Amino acid sequence: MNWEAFLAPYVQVVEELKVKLKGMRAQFEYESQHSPIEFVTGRVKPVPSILDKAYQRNIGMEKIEREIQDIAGMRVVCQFVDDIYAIVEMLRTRNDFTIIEEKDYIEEKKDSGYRSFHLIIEYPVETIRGEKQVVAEIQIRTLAMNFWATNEHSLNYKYEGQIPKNIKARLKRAAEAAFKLDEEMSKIKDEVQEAQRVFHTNKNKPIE
Ligand code: 0O2
Ligand code: 0O2
Repeated sequence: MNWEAFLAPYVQVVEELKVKLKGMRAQFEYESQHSPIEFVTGRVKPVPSILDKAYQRNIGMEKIEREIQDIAGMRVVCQFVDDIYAIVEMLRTRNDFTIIEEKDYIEEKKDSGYRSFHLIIEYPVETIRGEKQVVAEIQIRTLAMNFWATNEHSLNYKYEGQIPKNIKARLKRAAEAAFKLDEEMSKIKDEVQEAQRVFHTNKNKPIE
């Protein structure tokens, strides 16, 4: 398997989507509006992780492209839960890619306690042999959800997917606490945004 050649279109997709999603953030800033996007990251799944996932799910090499949907992975992190749905709505209206699946793990959290909104998209990239539809995943989550997921991911890695029961229970409680934080912040969202607008305006004032 020539991994470099196989992954090239995915690298292209991640780079293009980074530009586009960061561009949305910049546009909100130019217009001095609250940006529903706090930050954007993207990565191409490392080859050992692709192989692990294929092995664990019994996916043959010929099916990797279709069945491993997060080889190209984008992450959009927001301040508030409402921002997530605002971004989803904006992405639904775009015509530079097609959404093939939506997974709302906020309404229906995963057993682990994981919350996020996932979009699986088909993104056309131009290659020297013409257009190629590449499957990519966009995860949209709040800062609190991201904090939880990052820590849980580290523990999963440490325990090779077998997190001890007592730690799992703690993680579930932590997930609920993170969600409570999101709910509380939503209630004072207008206050926070007003403060951020004032701060942003002052920051951009020319020094006299
Ligand atoms: P800025 O405006 O300087 O913060 P890149 O290729 O570097 O553009 P990549 O490879 O996705 O993008 O980089 P990375 O390191 O994964 O992080 C992407 C952006 O997210 C970086 O900003 C980080 O500063 C930002 N980031 C990561 N974690 C956090 C976080 O917890 N809070 C906040 N606010 N930002 C975070 P940029 O793109 O360099 O731009
Ligand atoms: P990585 O790169 O290590 O993050 P499905 O067949 O739909 O059940 P699938 O195809 O894996 O499962 O899709 P899913 O579960 O919708 O989303 C996959 C990605 O979401 C994962 O990628 C994680 O990034 C994230 N995710 C899903 N569940 C959890 C969770 O319980 N904890 C954390 N921290 N992240 C989660 P990978 O493959 O794990 O790769």
